[in-house]
Amino acid sequence: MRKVTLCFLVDGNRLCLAMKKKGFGVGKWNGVGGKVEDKETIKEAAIRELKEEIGVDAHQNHLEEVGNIKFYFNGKPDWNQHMHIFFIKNWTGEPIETDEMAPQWYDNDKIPYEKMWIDDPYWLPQVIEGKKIEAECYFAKDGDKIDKFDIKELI
Ligand code: 8OG
Repeated sequence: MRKVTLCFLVDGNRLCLAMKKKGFGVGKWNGVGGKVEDKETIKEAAIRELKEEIGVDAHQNHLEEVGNIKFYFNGKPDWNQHMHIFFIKNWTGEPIETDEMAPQWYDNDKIPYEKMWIDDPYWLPQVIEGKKIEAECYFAKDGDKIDKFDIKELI
């Protein structure tokens, strides 16, 4: 299964979201991340994507894995992917707009779920509350509806 990362900068009660300007998820607010390449670890990929997509430097030791979700696309098994989600509170530099993404800070109680991936309301509120989660998300055939979302809290 394809592995992808998703990383949120955290500043007190605010999260840094970024508008995806091209590719998978274009036009949505999201954390920052992408595909894990063959030669790298998941954390190396998360750090690389932070630099490429919003220009910030960060160290792997500061990545806190807050969850992971397996996505299954009905009828399109080659789209299936395993997403590893990180929060990070220490980095260097200000988030900047790149060709890929345009970052913006959002208060935790003003997250724009209606302009995000449809699964995000199922898990991001829990993660913001400080929980660690593991989930499986089953998309309907067209990918814009969820058939089933199983989530458990990790201790
Ligand atoms: O490299 P690529 O553009 O494919 O990366 C896709 C990014 O989008 C990557 O950070 C993972 C993230 N992503 C998905 N699916 C979902 C989803 O359902 N919810 C959220 N929040 N992010 C997702 O690929």
